Amino acid sequence: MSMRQCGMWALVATAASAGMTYAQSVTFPSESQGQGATTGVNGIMNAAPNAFTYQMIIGAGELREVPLGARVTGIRWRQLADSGQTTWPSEAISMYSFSIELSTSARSPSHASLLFHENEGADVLVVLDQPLTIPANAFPAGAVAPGINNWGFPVAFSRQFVYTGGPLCATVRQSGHNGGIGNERFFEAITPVQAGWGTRFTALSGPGTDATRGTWLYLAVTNLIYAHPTCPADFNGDDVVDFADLLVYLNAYNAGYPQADLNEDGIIDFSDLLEFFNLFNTPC
Ligand SMILES: [Ca+2]
Ligand SMILES: [Ca+2]
Repeated sequence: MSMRQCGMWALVATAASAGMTYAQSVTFPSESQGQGATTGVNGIMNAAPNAFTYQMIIGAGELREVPLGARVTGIRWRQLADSGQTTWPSEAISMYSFSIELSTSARSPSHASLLFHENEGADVLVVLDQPLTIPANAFPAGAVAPGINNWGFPVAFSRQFVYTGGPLCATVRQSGHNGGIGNERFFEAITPVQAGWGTRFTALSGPGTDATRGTWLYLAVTNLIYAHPTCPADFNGDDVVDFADLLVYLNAYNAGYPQADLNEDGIIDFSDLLEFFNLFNTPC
């Protein structure tokens, strides 16, 4: 086990023993963690009557830092910098309904379908489906490019999605909010002509909350919030380590997902399988 990995598990163990959730987040595209994109997309939090369905397909490589068994608990976007947009909204506004479905994507970004359901995997889970209040000043503004605005408020899921490796499909269906036309914002986004769009990630949208088919659209720069599994080898997130976790690991191993490189030497081979059994035998 590498020093880095020792340190990581030690931190997990400390957080778990203190009864805390070790929350982290991942930004995609990865380069947008510290650098602003130049384009914006609206629609994710539009004013009524512009109900909207928006789907993102994120390649496995963008999620390499997210461990198997991570529980995805929330999502954030941020306002486009240098756009003249002010902090938003000036007072709380309400989405009539806001739903998010997460799944292991059935297709890679480069093979995504314009039919929303064809991209969703068998493990699709509705992580949120309710009216949503956007609090006053939820989305900071004021950054000047190449600076970036701080993330908007975290949209917390009511059910946690357990990540088991591979590409991710996220579908947002929103009814529109009561803030009125013009009372909406452009979130930072990547256009189809920019690097990575259509290969490392892609996005599509359609009108209304029940759209079945979309057209290609910009990818909103997105931050997913997740918690590490409480047991190192609990890769299916059910709080026990058993044969089912071995199956999740073997799936990741056979698919060549980056998370299968448990000893972090850059290759996925038999030594990682041995590492898995070490973790498997580590008490929770
Ligand atoms: Ca388990
Ligand atoms: Ca390895």
